[in-house]
Amino acid sequence: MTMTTYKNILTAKEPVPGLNGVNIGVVTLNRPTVLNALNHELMEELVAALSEHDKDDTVRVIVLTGSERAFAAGADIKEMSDETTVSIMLKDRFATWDRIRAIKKPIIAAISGYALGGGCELTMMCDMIIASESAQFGQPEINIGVIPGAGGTQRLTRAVGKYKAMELILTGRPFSAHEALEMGLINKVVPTELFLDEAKKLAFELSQKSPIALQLAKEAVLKSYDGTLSEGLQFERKNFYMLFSSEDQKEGMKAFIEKRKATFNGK
Ligand code: DAK
Repeated sequence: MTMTTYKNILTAKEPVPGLNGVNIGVVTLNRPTVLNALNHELMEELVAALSEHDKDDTVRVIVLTGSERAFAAGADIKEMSDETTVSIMLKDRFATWDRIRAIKKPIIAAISGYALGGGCELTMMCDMIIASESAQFGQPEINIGVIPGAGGTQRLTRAVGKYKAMELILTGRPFSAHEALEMGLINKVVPTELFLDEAKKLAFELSQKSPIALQLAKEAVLKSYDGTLSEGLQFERKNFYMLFSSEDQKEGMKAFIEKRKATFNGK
């Protein structure tokens, strides 16, 4: 199967050592000048590339990564800063994110550098997380006058519990790979030069298992917390959209673009 080429991501297949004709899929976010900020075009491409690997019978496991400096510094603030509640709801562009949940094969995140906002949420949409010791996680949306909108309030809370999630989401402070490991948010921290190799090693190990058992195991584990996750996500999205009626959202995002500190007035 020939692989499609994309503008904002790289995609490849790598043979699994010792297993003839079996591969892992590797998808790399590649918008380096903006620290892999997740604009709509990139997300569409990401979903297409993940789906392509998902449908490819030679691929058993997918690794999702970015660069050493940044996995992703969040959704593209410049793309969304002028949205209003109505425009953002009508475009419904963020619905692209939901399609990642339909990927059946295990996705291993290999994270280094910034995994902030939507970058942290995309990480949490993956099934296992290997981080470099220089990885920096965080949900800093509060600092630009909004809240996490791609599952952060739900998935982070399920992973680390109410009190830690509350602290991290309400302060927006970044946290290290070691703190993430301690909280049970990620699987392993490795020296920076090894983060991608380590994730691939895990992908090779999983590739030895029955692909159908892998898929059904993934589905069952996700089911264990899906009961009210959908409701939670819907709820979160409405609140996220609602914030685009606030002056604080305009000010927060404008201040970021103008490289100054935001002044919020609660309106
Ligand atoms: N969006 C757009 N551009 C970004 C960006 C972002 N999130 N992050 C960085 N950049 C750009 C910068 O503007 C800069 O561009 P130029 O000025 O060179 O043109 C370039 O990347 C390099 O960034 P810096 O100059 O700022 O680099 P530093 O090393 O000084 O700082 C930083 C790195 C990561 C600490 C800083 O860039 C930063 O604070 N970035 C913003 C982090 C952030 O607030 N992220 C959260 C964004 S809100 C939803 C789905 C997703 C979301 C919401 C809803 N639905 C499904 C409904 C997600 C929302 C978010 O992620």
